Amino acid sequence: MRNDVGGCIASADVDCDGFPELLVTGFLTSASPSQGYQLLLNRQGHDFVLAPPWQYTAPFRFTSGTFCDVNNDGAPDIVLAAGEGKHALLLNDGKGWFRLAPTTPFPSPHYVGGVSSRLVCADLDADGWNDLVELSNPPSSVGESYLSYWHNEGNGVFKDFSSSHLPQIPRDAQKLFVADLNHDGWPDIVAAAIGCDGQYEPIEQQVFLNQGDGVFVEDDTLSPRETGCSELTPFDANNDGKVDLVRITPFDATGSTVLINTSP
Ligand SMILES: [Ca+2]
Ligand SMILES: [Ca+2]
Ligand SMILES: [Ca+2]
Ligand SMILES: [Ca+2]
Repeated sequence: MRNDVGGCIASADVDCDGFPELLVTGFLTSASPSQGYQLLLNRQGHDFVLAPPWQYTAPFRFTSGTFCDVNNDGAPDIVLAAGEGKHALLLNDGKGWFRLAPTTPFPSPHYVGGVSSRLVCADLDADGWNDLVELSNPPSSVGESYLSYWHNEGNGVFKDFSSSHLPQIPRDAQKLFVADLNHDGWPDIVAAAIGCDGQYEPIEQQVFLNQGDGVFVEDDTLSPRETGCSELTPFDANNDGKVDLVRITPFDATGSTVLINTSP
């Protein structure tokens, strides 16, 4: 299958048939004929087909997105972010058909005209409603990235908790994931760089531990702060139920490194 976008993949079973669909977003070029996101329908485990545009159409071209059941009806919705700081919500009718929400339930973006690099959906405060974390960069792509924490107020409308619940320690990051790093039952946030900067200087990662109730503090004790010239991805390497990290370092003799989670 031809793919016109790439960079991020999210999965969710949008039509409740037991087989997960895929949402692919990111790295859109001006030559890309698509709108920057593609919904790939799972045909009962046999193969994937591109969903027809009218099944999930939104008004802009988008650079990042994720599945997220924002209204708690059990059907994964789609949240999309455009390169100009615009956001859109596509509501799932429960059968995998999406319609554009008439109003955008999200706060104003931190960077007006900025670029959304990553969107992650997770219930950060365990209130039963999915929240959103977004990593965005300024319009010029030069400058510090910003982490937004949008709290679902319990009605599918989101409020900006960034300044009160998530410390902003500006660094240059493009990658974001949410995982329970210290195995305390609360999802934590990791922001990191992808690849190298221009001088091949070591690039730092940021770990924000959830203190409970969705309040975060930065922590640098769980894993080495310097990730090198690398890509960082979470997975459970030794199958002990705790999230480890793999560090892929393509231009370095150390190659790939697995950082085992040794938290109690
Ligand atoms: Ca499905
Ligand atoms: Ca929903
Ligand atoms: Ca929540
Ligand atoms: Ca945790």
